[in-house]
Amino acid sequence: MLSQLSALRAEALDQLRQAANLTALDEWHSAVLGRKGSLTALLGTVGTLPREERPAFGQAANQLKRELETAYDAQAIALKEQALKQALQRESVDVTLPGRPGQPGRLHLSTQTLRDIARIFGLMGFQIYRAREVETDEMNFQMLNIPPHHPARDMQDTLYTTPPNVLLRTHTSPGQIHAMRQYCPQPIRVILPGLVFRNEQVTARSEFMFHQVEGLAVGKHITLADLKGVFSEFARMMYGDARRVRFRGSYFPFTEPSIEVDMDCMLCEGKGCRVCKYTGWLEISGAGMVHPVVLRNGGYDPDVFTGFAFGMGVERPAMLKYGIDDIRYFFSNDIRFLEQF
Ligand code: FA5
Repeated sequence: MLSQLSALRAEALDQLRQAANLTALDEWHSAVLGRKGSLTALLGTVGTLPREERPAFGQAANQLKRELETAYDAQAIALKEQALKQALQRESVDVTLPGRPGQPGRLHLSTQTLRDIARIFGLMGFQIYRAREVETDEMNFQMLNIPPHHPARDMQDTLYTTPPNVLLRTHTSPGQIHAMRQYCPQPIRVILPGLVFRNEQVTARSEFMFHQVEGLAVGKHITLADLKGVFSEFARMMYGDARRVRFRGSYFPFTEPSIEVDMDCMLCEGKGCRVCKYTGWLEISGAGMVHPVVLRNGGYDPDVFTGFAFGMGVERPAMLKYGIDDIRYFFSNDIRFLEQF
């Protein structure tokens, strides 16, 4: 019987050394020390021995049990340490690698340009007036002296939300009527920035959605000279001290007289280049004296009040300033474009 014990010992210790992971170790434990394990089975046979051999066998078997349990515990600790070491190696972090820089957010170029424009007009006493993007046909056209079937409507093919009367504004000019009706009979000096929408072919120069900044001044002694002064100052502050502006006759149904404001080309200093189509001048805004009919629609008596208005794009001037050759970059959400500004 004692020789059986020593054979079991040799075999069990050998198998224990071969248990390469915790699962194998568990299996070894139930095969040797478990309720149906080999040592437990051998202990169960003690009753079959002659009485005088029993104490020596029992003692030897219990000693072996303790020895195997100690060996099992040591092997379990070793295997756990090994597993932990492997996990640490797998998940190790190389603290000497350079960090990955965070990507801070920034303002969109249109927003930056809008803020530049608002800041400059703010210094000249203009407040910001926010008007709605969804308009009625009456406000977008009729109140601005553009009756149904007027040929000027062809300039701005329209996107309707509920045809035929509710639409996405095609310009910021309907805001003039809202501002006048709110402030009348006070004098007004506001700019109206925002998105406008036109159902037109998208090209490198034209988007179907873009920003405009409308300007409106109404008072008792406002003349075209005020408009000229405001624009000369605006061009100088926005594009540099050396800028000059000029005015050309034009036509808008809601202004009389109507003008187009040009600025000498900042890229060629007025000498003529591809951007200014070799004229030396760049168009920056439509403008004019508010038409008497429009003043009356806003609640003002055109015999007492006069006013000037202007409407300029935001993306096109930004394209000129930063040398961007395609307006479609603005709203295509390409991070490589956006992070340059
Ligand atoms: C108007 O929209 C008039 N409401 C401006 C106005 C206001 C005149 C008040 C007189 C008094 P126009 O259609 O030209 O005018 O547009 C004004 C500016 O918007 C243009 O100079 C241009 O910078 C910009 N713009 C026009 N169409 C587009 C387009 N498709 N894509 C990008 N910018 C555009």
